[in-house]
Amino acid sequence: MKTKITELLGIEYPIIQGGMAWVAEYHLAAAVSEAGGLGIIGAASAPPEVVREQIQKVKELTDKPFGVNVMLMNPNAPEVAQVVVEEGVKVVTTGAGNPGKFIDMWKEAGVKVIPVVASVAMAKMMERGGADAVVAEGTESGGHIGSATTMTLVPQVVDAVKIPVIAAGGIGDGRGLAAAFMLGAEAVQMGTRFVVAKESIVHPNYKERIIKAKDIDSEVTGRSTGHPIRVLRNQMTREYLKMEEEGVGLEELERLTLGSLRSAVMDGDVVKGSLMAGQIAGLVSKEQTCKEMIEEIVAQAESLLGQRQP
Ligand code: TUI
Repeated sequence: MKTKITELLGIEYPIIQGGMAWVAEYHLAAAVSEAGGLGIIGAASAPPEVVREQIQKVKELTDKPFGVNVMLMNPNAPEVAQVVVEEGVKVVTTGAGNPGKFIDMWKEAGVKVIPVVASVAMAKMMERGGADAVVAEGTESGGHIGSATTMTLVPQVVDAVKIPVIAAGGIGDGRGLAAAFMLGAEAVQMGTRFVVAKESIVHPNYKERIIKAKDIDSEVTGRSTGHPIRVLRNQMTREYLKMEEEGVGLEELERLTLGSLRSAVMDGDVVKGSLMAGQIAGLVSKEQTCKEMIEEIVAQAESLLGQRQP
């Protein structure tokens, strides 16, 4: 399954793992890369030295390419951006902001730069700034989201830029991968399905919520604050949405979610924790190794596409 993205990144399959905060640590990243996709370390809000350790641990587990996701709302993003260069990381994805000021530095160091975007305007700006590809991420995604759907965003980004486009948001199986090719994408980025991977360190309670989730179990908090976050519904989201409706201030809302993703991932707090997941959670039904997932997805897509190249 050769595409412009498998060629650009030197990977076997056009499947990239999302840079999920707390979830995308070295075990998961190494497993996805070993299985022929592109594993990603999610730097999220981690201190630069923790990101360096994570990178070194992936290198111990695999010789295959992997990447780092730099979350641009992190005040430490400039230091993390530097660590990526010092450690000779080959691929960077970015999220939750404009990576413009880092692109030249990364390019000079030979790093492939793939910003995650949620609009055509941002995709065009990233192309002008020298990005090698973009991830067009629809609102079906988990975590911090834009407003356009994957079905509408991907073909519009494909038409607007010459660099390869990776589709994200609502993709969880071979049908999603085949559909992404039909929209003009050269690869997919998946998050939610990998949260429940055997190699994922996510607490079993959180995995179980994803595996049991139905199509409509997803909720978006923070629309009123300008930072919409997609999560699975629980006591925290009910309280949060009620407080948003009552016009409670940003500070109090932030207090409700402080540390809530960590407590969901690490402690399995599925009541008050932030269960970030995409709308495709309803389709995710079993824990498998990353290799089993990737092989199943590729086989299904190949069968649907009748072995045609995208
Ligand atoms: O980044 C994500 N998803 C994320 S980051 C994250 S960590 C977090 N936790 C709590 C609160 C806030 C963040 C959880 N999920 N996806 C990629 C993505 N990037 N989606 C949308 C965007 C985006 C948004 C605005 C990209 C660029 C952008 O530009 C704004 C600007 O600066 O002009």
